[in-house]
Amino acid sequence: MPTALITGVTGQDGSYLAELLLEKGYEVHGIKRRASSFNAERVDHIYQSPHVDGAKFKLHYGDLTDSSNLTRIINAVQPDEVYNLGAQSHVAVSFESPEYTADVDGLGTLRLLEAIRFLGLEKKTRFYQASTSELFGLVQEIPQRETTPFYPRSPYAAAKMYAYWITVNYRESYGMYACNGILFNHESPRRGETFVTRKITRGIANIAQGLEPCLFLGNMDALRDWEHAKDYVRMQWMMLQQETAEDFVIATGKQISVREFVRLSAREAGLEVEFSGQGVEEIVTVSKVIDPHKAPAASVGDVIVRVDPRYFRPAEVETLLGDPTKAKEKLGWQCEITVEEMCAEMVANDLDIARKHALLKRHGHAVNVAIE
Ligand code: NDP
Ligand code: GDR
Repeated sequence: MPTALITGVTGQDGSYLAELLLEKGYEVHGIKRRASSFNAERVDHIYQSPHVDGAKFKLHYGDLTDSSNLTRIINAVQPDEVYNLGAQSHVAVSFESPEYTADVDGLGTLRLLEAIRFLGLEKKTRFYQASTSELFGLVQEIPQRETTPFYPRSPYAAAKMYAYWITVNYRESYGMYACNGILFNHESPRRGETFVTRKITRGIANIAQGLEPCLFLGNMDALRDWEHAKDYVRMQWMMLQQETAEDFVIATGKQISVREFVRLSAREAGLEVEFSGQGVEEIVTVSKVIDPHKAPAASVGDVIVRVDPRYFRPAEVETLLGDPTKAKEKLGWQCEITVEEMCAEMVANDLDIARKHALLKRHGHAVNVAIE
C-alpha cells in the first residue's frame, strides 16, 4: 500500500486529494495546524478514529515553519509521495503578511525537501510542489505555458517563485523526483470564503435569501482561467506517476472576468443583473427575478454589488490564461468540468447554506454571514 503525506490537508485541494488517494488505496497522512478550535471541517467526512485498527487516514500536528517537526513526521511516515499543498495562499493577505508568507510558502518548501534529503529518502520519496499561475503575474506571453518567463506581482508569488526553483534545484542536484504543478485558479464549494468566486457565490446566495443587502468587491475587470479543484487534484497525483519528474501547466485555456462570474452566479441564484457605472462607481442591479423560489428576498432594482477600493491590491494580476498542451499530450489531461458547471455547484451549495441560515434567523438565532 503506497503512503502519501499531504501538507495543507485541511485546505480545499488537500481535502479533495486525500479523498482521491484513499480511493486509490493509499495510506494518507496529513499535516494540520494546531488551532484554538476544530479546523479540519473539510476532512471531517473522511476522518478515521486513531483508536480503530487499520485507519488509513492519519493527521499529525505540524507547521511548515518548523523544520524539526517536519523532519520527525517524514521520518515516522516514510512517505512514497509528499504533496506540498500547505501555504498562506491568499494573494491579498500576502501584502499584509509578506514575511510570514515567504517563511511558509518559500522556506517551508525548502524545509520539506531538506527533510527528505537529510533522512536519506531522496530516491524513495516523490515530491509535488503546488506552484501557481501567479508566477506569471505581469504576463509576458498569452497564453502562458511552461516556458513563459515569470514576473511575480505579490509577496505570495515571489515566495512561490523561490519554492518553484528550489524544487527544480533539488531535482537537478540530488536526482530527486520533484516536480511543480503550475496550476491556474481552481475553485469548488470547499473554496475558502475570501477568494473571489466563493465570496461571490456565498454573497449572492445570502442576498437572494435576505441575509444581507449587498456584496462589495474589488477589481471586476480581472480575468482568470478557472476550473474545478476536483479535476486538478487528479493531475497532482498523475504528475507523480510519470517515469521522470517534469513541471506542468494545468489550465483550461479559457478565461472569464470577475464581472462575468458575478453574472453567472446571479443567474444560478435566479436573478438577471445589469452592470452600470465605471470604476469605483460601478454597481450591479437586479433587472429580473427569474426564480423567486431561489431568490425570495430580491426585487428588481436592488443594488446587489458595489465596488470597495479596499479590495484593490497594491499590484494586480489583470489577466491569466493557461496553455495546457503539454499536460494534454503527456498526461492525457482532459478538463471535465466547465466553469458554468462549477459555478452552478458552488451557488447551489451556498443557497443551501443560506436557506438554513435564513431559517435559523427567522427563529431568532444569530447567524454568521460575514464577508471579507
Ligand atoms: P487553501 O488556502 O484552501 O489551503 C491551504 C492549506 O495550507 C490549509 O490546510 C492551511 O491550514 C495550510 N497552511 C497554511 N499555513 C500553514 C503553515 N504555516 N503550516 C502548515 N500548513 C499551513 O489553499 P488551496 O487548497 O486552494 O491551495 C493548495 C495549494 O495550491 C496552496 O499552496 C496554494 O498556494 C496553491 N495553489 C492554489 C490554487 C487555487 O486556485 N486554489 C492555484 C495554484 C496554486 P489551515 O486550514 O489551518 O489554514
Ligand atoms: P487569486 O484569487 O488572487 O487569483 O489567487 P482571488 O480569488 O483572491 O482573486 C482573483 C481576482 O479577483 C479579484 N477580486 C477580488 N479578489 C478577492 N479575493 N476579493 C474581492 O473582493 C475581489 N474583487 C476582485 C482579485 O483582485 C484578483 O484579480 C488564487 C489563490 O488560490 C492563489 O493561492 C493561487 O495561487 C492563485 O489563485 C492561482
